[in-house]
Amino acid sequence: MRATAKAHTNIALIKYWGKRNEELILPTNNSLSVTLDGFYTETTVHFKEHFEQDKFILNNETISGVMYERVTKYLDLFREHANKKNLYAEVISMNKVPTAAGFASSASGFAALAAATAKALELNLSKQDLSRFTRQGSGSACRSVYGGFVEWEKGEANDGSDSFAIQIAPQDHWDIRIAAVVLTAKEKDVSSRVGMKRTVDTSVFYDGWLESLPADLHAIKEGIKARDFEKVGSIAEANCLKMHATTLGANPPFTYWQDNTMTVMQAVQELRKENVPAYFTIDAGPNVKVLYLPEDEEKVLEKLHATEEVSDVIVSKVGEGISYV
Ligand code: FM0
Repeated sequence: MRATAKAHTNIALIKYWGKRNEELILPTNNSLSVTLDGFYTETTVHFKEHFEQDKFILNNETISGVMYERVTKYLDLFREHANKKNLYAEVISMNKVPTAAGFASSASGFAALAAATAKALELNLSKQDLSRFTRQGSGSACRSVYGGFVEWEKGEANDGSDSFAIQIAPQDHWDIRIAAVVLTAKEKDVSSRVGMKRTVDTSVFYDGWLESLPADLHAIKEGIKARDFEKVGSIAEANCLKMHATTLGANPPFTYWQDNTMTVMQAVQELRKENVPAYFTIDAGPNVKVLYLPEDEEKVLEKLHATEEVSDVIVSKVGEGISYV
């Protein structure tokens, strides 16, 4: 009753930003991401007959408190499904997501945890079922079940049965690069969970965001299929700006940007003026991710490293989905 799984993190090109059901983690909109090869979590789940409670070890540290509760509550979903209510596990997780890189590790974390747990319990889940389970740990994690380019179908059903990720194009479809630009952090974050809820509940811009999404999704999928980098990059950048605009219309208003976030955004726009196709996207934090093509790597990295307050740049290729170790 033991299994090890590895999952990569992903970055959304069309953002998931809002839930219609918080308990089941059902989103208000479809989102689309690319899985990254540079950042992953490897997790071993070992169910032991004599255990009286779960144990969670992350990066060699025993975890208690809120993070432990979230994991053990998540394992309950699997226990219920397997009809093994009193079976507890030791969970050992290693995050190869440089915490400073501004990538939330929850996507790779919950995807690896779901896969290892299902395998340890011999549940024989399809990838679709696995994606549904993963979604209930953290929404964006359901996209990390697959490699390459992935869409999370929001679904319509109240029970979440039709809300899961599907692969749009495999890892080897298109070699694009993603640079994570690490900035000197200045302020404390509003978590994505809290930020998206406040936005859904109060933002005067939220309806406009939702209305704009079907067209973005349709066009970006065409662009990915045709490997049209400027189309994909410009849609992703605009989608990111719209998502962040919704936070300014919330009550109380907030933003994830710092002054150095804008400095990097401007550096990327300058690259385009210099005829280097590069585009940015930003999640619920100040750090910026830059999309570019392999042939432009030197110019992009040179520009980013020369930008003030950039403390590190970590390059990633398109990554694979869940694997078992
Ligand atoms: O990844 O409340 O998955 O589509 O990263 O755990 O379901 O941490 F920019 C924000 C991720 C949101 C966009 O939210 O939330 C994206 C975001 P949970 P997540």
